Amino acid sequence: MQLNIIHLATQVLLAIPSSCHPQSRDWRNWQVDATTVQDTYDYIVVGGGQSGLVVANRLSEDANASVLVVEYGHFDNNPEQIQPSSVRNGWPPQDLYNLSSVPQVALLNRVQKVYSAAVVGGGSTVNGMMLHRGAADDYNNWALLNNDTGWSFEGLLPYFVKPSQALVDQFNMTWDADVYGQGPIHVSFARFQYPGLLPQWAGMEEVGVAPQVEGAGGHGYGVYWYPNAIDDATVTRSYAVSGYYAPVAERPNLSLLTGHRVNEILLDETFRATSILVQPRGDHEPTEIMTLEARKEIVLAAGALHSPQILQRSGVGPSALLRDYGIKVLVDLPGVGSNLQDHPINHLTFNYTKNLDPNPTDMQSNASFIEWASQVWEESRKGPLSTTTGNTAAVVPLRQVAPDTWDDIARELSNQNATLFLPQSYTKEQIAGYEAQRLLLADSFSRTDNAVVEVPFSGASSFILMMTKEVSRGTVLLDPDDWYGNPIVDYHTFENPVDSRIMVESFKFGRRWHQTAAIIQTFAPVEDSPGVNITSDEALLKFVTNTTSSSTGHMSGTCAMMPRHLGGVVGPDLLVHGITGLSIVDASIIPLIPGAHTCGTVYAIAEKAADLIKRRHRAKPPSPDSFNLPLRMETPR
Ligand SMILES: Cc1cc2nc3c(=O)[nH]c(=O)nc-3n(C[C@H](O)[C@H](O)[C@H](O)COP(=O)(O)OP(=O)(O)OC[C@H]3O[C@@H](n4cnc5c(N)ncnc54)[C@H](O)[C@@H]3O)c2cc1C
Ligand SMILES: *[C@@H]1O[C@H](CO)[C@@H](O)[C@H](O)[C@H]1NC(C)=O
Ligand SMILES: *[C@@H]1O[C@H](CO)[C@@H](O)[C@H](O)[C@H]1NC(C)=O
Ligand SMILES: *[C@@H]1O[C@H](CO)[C@@H](O)[C@H](O)[C@H]1NC(C)=O
Ligand SMILES: *[C@@H]1O[C@H](CO)[C@@H](O)[C@H](O)[C@H]1NC(C)=O
Ligand SMILES: *[C@@H]1O[C@H](CO)[C@@H](O)[C@H](O)[C@H]1NC(C)=O
Ligand SMILES: *[C@@H]1O[C@H](CO)[C@@H](O)[C@H](O)[C@H]1NC(C)=O
Ligand SMILES: *[C@@H]1O[C@H](CO)[C@@H](O)[C@H](O)[C@H]1NC(C)=O
Ligand SMILES: *[C@@H]1O[C@H](CO)[C@@H](O)[C@H](O)[C@H]1NC(C)=O
Ligand SMILES: *[C@@H]1O[C@H](CO)[C@@H](O)[C@H](O)[C@H]1NC(C)=O
Ligand SMILES: CC(=O)N[C@H]1CO[C@H](CO)[C@@H](O)[C@@H]1O
Repeated sequence: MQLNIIHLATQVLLAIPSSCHPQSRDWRNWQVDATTVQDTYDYIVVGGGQSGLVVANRLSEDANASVLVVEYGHFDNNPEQIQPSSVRNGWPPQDLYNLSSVPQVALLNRVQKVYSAAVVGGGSTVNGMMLHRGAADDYNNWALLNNDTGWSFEGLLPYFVKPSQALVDQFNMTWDADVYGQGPIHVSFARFQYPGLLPQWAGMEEVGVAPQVEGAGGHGYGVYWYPNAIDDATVTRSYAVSGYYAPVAERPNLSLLTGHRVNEILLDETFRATSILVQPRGDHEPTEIMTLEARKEIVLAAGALHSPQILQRSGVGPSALLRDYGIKVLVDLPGVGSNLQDHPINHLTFNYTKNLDPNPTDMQSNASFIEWASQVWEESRKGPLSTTTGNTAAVVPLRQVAPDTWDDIARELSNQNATLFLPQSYTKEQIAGYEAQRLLLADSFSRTDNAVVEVPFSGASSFILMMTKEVSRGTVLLDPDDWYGNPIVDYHTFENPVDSRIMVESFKFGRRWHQTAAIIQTFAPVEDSPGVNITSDEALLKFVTNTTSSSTGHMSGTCAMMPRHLGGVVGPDLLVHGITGLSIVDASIIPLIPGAHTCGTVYAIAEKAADLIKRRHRAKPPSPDSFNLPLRMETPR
């Protein structure tokens, strides 16, 4: 019912732009503040980011359950933030935490940016709106690590809107409607594409990358069309605020408290999570602390940067570290804050000395084209300004990235003593967990239906090379001098040499792609960076060490869903090991990062989490109305 209402609301948006859009609503009517927040709720969701809003929406579908969401950030009501162009304007600093990693020893001690949202809607409010999924094999590995087929690829399905037929024909767009549903997040293809993507696609096929009709149906490898999280009716960002919060903000049993930080979670003597300590954002030291109680469950959705930090402050984490910090250890869980994975990224840039008309450089330097672009955008919300970063990508298996050496690389990963490359803090259990992951990754490396590097393209001459399966592992640990400030992030990027080796091979792959007939004939490319003089593996290794970035903003894995004896933090029920009444539902539970930008996967995790939570708190005994067979009295035992 709610979904139909938001659908209608967005249909009329073109005519009445300012009245019903999320960005123009005054949320204060439905928010609570420090004076109106109640002491007790059935559910408390910690973090009103992407996953937190999904879970809050689903849990408050039960009008008999009260739900409180506590979010550190505020609403971003800037209308620009929901336009496709927000992606090209850079990430909005006012919506992000401001921190950097420690110097990365395997990256010439370069400090790396940490991207993490601090705003209602979280990452979905700030991100690049690329919405796709990893290969089925990625998720099947989660199921194997947890011995639970419930976490295989089956059942993780978001949503889709059909693009215009003219573009479909011109660009041979393909998708499989069966792998999308009718949910609250709209995804669509941009209403404008540059013709240069066609020879780039042809070049991918020439260099051996198999085309896929659809990536999201488990075929997240090969070259394929991927949609954006954009509502085609309004050509605006479709995100957790518009999809999951706006339609239900008025529910009397759903409360949102923004601008507040959750400091700790309190456990009782039976290790049941009972309450949270909360204070207004801003003050570093704990002041004006409120204690808010949850009757049924506390749901941690503070993201991969902060969920481990909150647990560590609460005495749940690696005991050696907590003792060092003078924190009373309540539950020894060494994996809290370990297993950090992201997608390391680098750039390959060419000068296309020939080009098709139009091409993306026209948007930088062709005055008449720029004028035309703003005109069609104003008139019909079409044209180049309706695009984000494109809709086509190659997600390339190691066999195609490195045809001559892929088996040697897979063997190096299988045969190495990987412990040498792990953070020194890793315990026996964590090493066992990593070994289980390593077996699965070595298998994924040798498969044709899983990938190691993503290369999005859209007709432009500069490309990101995004590594989808780093084998190094990082950490997120409480700052001993500032528990309530930013945590200390160490990606440990490239500390396992298999990673830098794959990045080097990715550059060689990008060059081979640019030596295909399709690309040479159309673009006559000359390499700008790394540059034609950097050719040997040694020179490329030096280059990638000096230029790779640790993060694409896809921080994952820091409270991994794995068994406790493998250093995991939550089980397949998403409950924290050793504690009752406390679950985690955000990107931190991802055991192995999938080969896709993480937004789509986070929606699926959060939807599944809401189901699991609802199921375990279903009123007992079930109401007789839910049976359509005659009741039968059991003999009491
Ligand atoms: C800059 C950027 C660009 C990205 N681009 C893409 C993309 O194009 N495509 C894609 O698929 N993915 C992208 N991602 C990744 C994707 O958006 C994230 O993986 C996803 O949104 C994470 O969701 P989450 O619920 O785990 O965490 P978040 O959405 O980050 O939510 C966590 C929330 O918890 C709040 N919080 C933290 N600590 C506390 C506390 N102590 N008390 C109260 N609240 C707290 C935070 O303020 C935040 O709002 C991007 C991410 C970033 C940061
Ligand atoms: C609603 O909650 C109350 C108190 O928790 C309970 O007694 C009642 O049975 C619930 N009603 C429904 C319809 O679940
Ligand atoms: C990060 O810095 C920006 C200013 O550049 C500020 O607006 C924002 O509030 C800061 N983020 C946090 C979480 O403090
Ligand atoms: C995996 O799950 C099955 C079915 O739940 C169970 O029988 C089996 O013992 C489990 N195996 C392991 C290794 O935990
Ligand atoms: C369109 O794509 C499909 C699937 O990749 C392919 O089989 C077909 O040959 C393509 N057609 C054109 C005209 O490029
Ligand atoms: C690209 O190459 C052309 C032709 O060689 C040259 O004129 C132009 O300056 C180059 N552009 C850049 C940005 O290097
Ligand atoms: C500018 O764009 C127009 C419209 O696409 C095109 O006809 C023209 O050739 C372009 N000019 C240059 C200098 O590329
Ligand atoms: C691997 O390295 C670790 C750490 O140096 C060492 O303790 C272990 O014995 C090594 N294992 C093997 C099989 O060599
Ligand atoms: C590459 O090296 C050659 C010879 O050493 C030199 O002449 C040329 O300028 C270099 N080119 C670039 C782009 O650095
Ligand atoms: C690293 O790159 C910078 C430019 O980005 C350059 O100035 C520096 O010389 C490079 N260092 C090494 C060791 O290659
Ligand atoms: C527990 C709680 O707050 N329940 C409220 C949820 O919303 C309904 C109306 O939709 C109210 O009747 C309940 O009191």
